[in-house]
Amino acid sequence: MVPMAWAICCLLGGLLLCGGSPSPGPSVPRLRLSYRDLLSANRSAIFLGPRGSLGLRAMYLDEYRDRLFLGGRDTIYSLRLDQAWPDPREAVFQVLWPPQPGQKEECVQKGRDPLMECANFVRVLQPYNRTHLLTCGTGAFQPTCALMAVGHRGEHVLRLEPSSVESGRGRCPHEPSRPFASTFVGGELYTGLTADFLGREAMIFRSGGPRPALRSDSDQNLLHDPRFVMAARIADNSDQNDDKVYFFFSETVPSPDGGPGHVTVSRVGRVCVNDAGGQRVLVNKWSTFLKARLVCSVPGPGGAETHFDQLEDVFLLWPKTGKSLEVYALFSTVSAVFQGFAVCLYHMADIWEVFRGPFAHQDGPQHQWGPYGGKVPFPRPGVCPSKMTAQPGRPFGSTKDYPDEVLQFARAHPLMFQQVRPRQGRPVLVKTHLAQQLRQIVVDRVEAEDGTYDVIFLGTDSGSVLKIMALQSGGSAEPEEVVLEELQVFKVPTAITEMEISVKRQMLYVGSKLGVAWLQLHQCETYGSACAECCLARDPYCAWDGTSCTRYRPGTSKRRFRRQDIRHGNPALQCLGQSQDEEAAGLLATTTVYGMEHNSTFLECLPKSPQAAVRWFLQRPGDEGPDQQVKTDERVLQTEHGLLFRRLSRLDAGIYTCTTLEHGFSQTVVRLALEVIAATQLSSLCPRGLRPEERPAQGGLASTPPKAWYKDILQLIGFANLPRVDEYCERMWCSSRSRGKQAKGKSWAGLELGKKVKSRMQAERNRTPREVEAT
Ligand SMILES: *[C@@H]1O[C@H](CO)[C@@H](O)[C@H](O)[C@H]1NC(C)=O
Ligand SMILES: *[C@@H]1O[C@H](CO)[C@@H](O)[C@H](O)[C@H]1NC(C)=O
Ligand SMILES: CC(=O)N[C@H]1CO[C@H](CO)[C@@H](O)[C@@H]1O
Repeated sequence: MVPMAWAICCLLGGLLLCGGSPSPGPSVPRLRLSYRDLLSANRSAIFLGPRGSLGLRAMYLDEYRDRLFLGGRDTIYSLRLDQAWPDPREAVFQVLWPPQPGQKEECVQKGRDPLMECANFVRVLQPYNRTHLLTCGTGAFQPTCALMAVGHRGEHVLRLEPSSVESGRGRCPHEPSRPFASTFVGGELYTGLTADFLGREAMIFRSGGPRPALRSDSDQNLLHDPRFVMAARIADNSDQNDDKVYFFFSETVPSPDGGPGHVTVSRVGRVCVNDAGGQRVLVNKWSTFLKARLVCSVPGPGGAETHFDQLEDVFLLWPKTGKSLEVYALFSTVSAVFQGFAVCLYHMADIWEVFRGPFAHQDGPQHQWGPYGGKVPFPRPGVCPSKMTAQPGRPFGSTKDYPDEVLQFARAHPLMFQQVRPRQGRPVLVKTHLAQQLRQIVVDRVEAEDGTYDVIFLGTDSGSVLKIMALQSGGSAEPEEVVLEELQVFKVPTAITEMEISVKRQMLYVGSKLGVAWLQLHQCETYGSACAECCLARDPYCAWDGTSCTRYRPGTSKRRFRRQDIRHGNPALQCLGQSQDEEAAGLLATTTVYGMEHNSTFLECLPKSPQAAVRWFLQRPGDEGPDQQVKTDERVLQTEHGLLFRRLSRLDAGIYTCTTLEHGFSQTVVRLALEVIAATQLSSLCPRGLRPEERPAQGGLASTPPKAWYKDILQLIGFANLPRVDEYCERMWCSSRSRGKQAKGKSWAGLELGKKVKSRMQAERNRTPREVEAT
């Protein structure tokens, strides 16, 4: 570690104060990596397209073809997953797909924004068959669909089939940004959207196959201003006839207790894949649609609950065989006063349970909702025609066979009475007082040495990704939040709108309107080169293998050498006898630094993690007993990057130790012996011509201080430090020069510095003394 005491001399004029010592909270990430950090470490790469912005609206990760398909503005892109991205010639295919001639003009005439709305924003990219994708775009407010040839696996094809272009009404919204969800099942596209030009006609729509299109019954107002988030086919059991498509969305509904006003609630809704509508009632309308409320709230004292009602995103965690599907959902608050986010976890089995329960019933618009207590007709509304409904003598092979009574009931009772509650009855994660908003969620279930952990990746509206764990300790206690990393993926703040994970490639694909990035899920060496650092990181992807922090792979042979402790992050236990740590702890060399009496001096200490609490200790010459913690005041300040003496006193001399305390583990980062050169000593040693205030303004002639100057100082402090003294003198000399330049500025004025100082110190450190002279 290079002591910074002298470098800082050069910065005096611009140096400002950071304020008190850092006090890390639980939401501080262990590691914070900038856009530059990520690029330079090959942790991520970005594709922004030839124009610097894709206008991205859809993303489809195709692991079968090893491709990432992107739907942008008037363009579809295909990126190869197995090649470096920044090379546009090799890796990118693109197909232009602008609106049909005349559509753009028509769109502008209707009063839409020519730039932001009157283009073809591609919003649907779904696998159609083994050689084609189904793709739909807004078509300048005239939704259009087409098939896109992408070839068999291994072929590199991207071609729009001109003969397949057709209207996309009901399959794609008119607007580029309105919430929308779609999924392609058995040759048909299921969409949740508003299907008209004005964006008022909300529906769930199915089309594209040989069957007649099916839509929501608009008479009954089954959907209230919905914001669709996601759609997916989920098999409820082994009977394929019972498969359903589930929709996750928020609605703004009339106040449920019959009072005035509206409230936002989140929903899970579903329809049967084999729904064919009714014969006399609900013709070409859904006959199996049901919905239930998804609750995500924090229980408070006296039954008061804090609700997170606006659904932002959903991630389905598909099980290894035999287990129930798990649903991770990200919510935000609707309140104007309190902004917060929560992640709730639901088991599919709990959702099924609610759909098997009582229907919600209301005697009239002004009445309270209650459970329907009367007789429910057979087949039970919402049940798919399947083994369940096919009883002897009553062959309900299609919803068209369902009695009118059943369809009437379904139409009048689309809502379940019970609500879907999260696992543990509370969120796994709550984030308030965040600088950013959370938009996207992806979860990876990771096997570690001491158990299985869900690593949650959250995409923010400022272009960053948070990597977080919520550790469930036994009992009903709140989960412990461990923020592993904060990764600034995009250079400029931009909301993350798409996020896909490839567990096979250990990659996250992150999209914003600007472009798309890949991001490695982990890069263990970033945590440091010591066992303790690896252990403190508590990253389930990483373990100490005896020599470095590397990717943890469960079940490999060198098991007993691996050190990992996700639950407790206790390096004292894990890293006992690991050589590098002994070095870090005890055998750390002491570096001598020099400061000038009455001048300012800076002792640098940069802990690896912002989570660590930094403390400075001092042992004065001749002191016995334990080191004393350094007392800070307006003369001695503890900043984010070290200890700053604004005016050094002779009594400040001594050995300074900077330690970090993290998770009960204390580590010494630097040990510096500060020697104070008395003002009188220096003035007698320094030749008159070289005193800063008397030096010529241009300073050219004095660029090499006379040797005699050194010799006396060397005698003063011993020969061992020759190179350092050399440097000190150069720096000191330079410092007075730059100080001269900066004297006009306000020196100690502003108090908001932090990063500015750090980067200047970094720059300063990288310059050689020669360069310093040259300036
Ligand atoms: C980053 O990746 C590129 C291409 O994959 C490779 O050429 C380069 O050496 C890598 N750089 C580092 C620092 O690993
Ligand atoms: C996929 O569908 C297209 C359009 O109908 C058709 O031309 C193509 O042959 C199909 N591919 C396969 C593998 O069936
Ligand atoms: C800012 C400051 O106090 N500078 C002092 C540094 O030390 C020299 C030599 O003692 C003084 O002349 C400066 O005033």
